[in-house]
Amino acid sequence: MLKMNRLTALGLLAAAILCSLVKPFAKSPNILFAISDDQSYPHASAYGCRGIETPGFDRVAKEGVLFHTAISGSPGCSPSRASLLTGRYHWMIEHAGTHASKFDNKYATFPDMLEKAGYWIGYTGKGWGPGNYRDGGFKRNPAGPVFSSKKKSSGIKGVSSTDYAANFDAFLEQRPDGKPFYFWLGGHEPHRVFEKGIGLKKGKKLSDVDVPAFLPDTPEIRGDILDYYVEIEWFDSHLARAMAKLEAIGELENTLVIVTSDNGMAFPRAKANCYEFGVHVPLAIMWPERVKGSRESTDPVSFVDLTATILEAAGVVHPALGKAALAPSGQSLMPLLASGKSGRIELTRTHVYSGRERHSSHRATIIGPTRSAASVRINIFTFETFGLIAGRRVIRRSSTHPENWGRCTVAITISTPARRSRFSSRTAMTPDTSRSFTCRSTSVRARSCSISKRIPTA
Ligand SMILES: [Ca+2]
Repeated sequence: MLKMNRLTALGLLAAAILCSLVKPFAKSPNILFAISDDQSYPHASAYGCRGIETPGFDRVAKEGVLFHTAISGSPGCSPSRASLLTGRYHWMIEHAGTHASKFDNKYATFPDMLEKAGYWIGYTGKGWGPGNYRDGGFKRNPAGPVFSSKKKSSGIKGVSSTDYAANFDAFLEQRPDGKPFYFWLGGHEPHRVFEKGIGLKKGKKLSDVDVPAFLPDTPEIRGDILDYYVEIEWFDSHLARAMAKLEAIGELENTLVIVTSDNGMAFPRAKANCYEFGVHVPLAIMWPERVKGSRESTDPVSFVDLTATILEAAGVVHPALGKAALAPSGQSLMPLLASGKSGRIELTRTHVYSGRERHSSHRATIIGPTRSAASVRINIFTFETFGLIAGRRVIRRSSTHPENWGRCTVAITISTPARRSRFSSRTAMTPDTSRSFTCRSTSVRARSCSISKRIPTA
């Protein structure tokens, strides 16, 4: 009996040691990915922005890490979301790197990878889009199976009737026992249209608005920004409800919560432009079980890094890892998140890339394909626009849609890097023939060059 007890004790001790060794990965985390539509940094109250209250985002920031230099994949919806879903830069995913195009399913998406790894997956609201994913071989939205049947009226013109939080509840109710989940909570807000005057109607004050320097500081612009704030708050209210639900069912501790936006605010010189307000987005990440909270990071991070983070947290290896043609581009943020540190945490993160192929609303006004890429250099946070690569002349343009243009002769040119303040939106689209260029290095210019080689479309 004594011998049995000793053996039992030894067995229990061995099991305890084993459990302590595997504990970090013993249970796959849930993943709640909340993404608004067209929200610029720093428009959340956690950033000290006046005139807006975002308790949902602020909670994630407080219980996790608040990022100050998160750069979206692109300043437009579909390319940015496709970059995120594939973990590849938008210029590496063909059609999906353009706005309102198609999405080829040869590029693996992280929701599909999670599903194959045993996750219960779904999305609500806006997933990947706008665009046609069926022509690329997808049978469903690349963000996952849709859960959007629950509706709720906001009473605000321009705000979606999809009750994102209620759909999250429905998704959880249908989850098979024991499965970890991934859910994409995709708000349609604060995408325009805004209800004009709703900000003032809700009691907000024009005097609370910090008007970006590139916009006229007038009462009308201030009012427009307040209306935009109201839509951000609507999205945030769903995030707060989703968090409360997770807490109530005891799942919050082991859930990786990521909150961001696909691109910047829908204002001139912001959304659809490779300037700061087009690609600099809010980001907060929490995972109570693994990540120490009350921290801030100024490290530059990009959407492709978020994909890598999700996969590492879930213990999923990208199927194309190590295969140059389809491999993911990002670097996981897990070491940064697990470090417990604040400020500049990973000094090797010195810059990030973003860029734009075309955006639908700009097609009629440009003379040829345009490209740009952005680099963020931290410490002094300068934001530089590179690239400015464009066709010297479009030989034949049968419509305003680039995919319908005839093959064009593209002269690869690149500008001297310059501060954004030296460019207006229009001049940024004009080729600057400062020097010709060859693709030999791995610098941002080379990346731009490789994009431009792909520009001519039949
Ligand atoms: Ca968007």
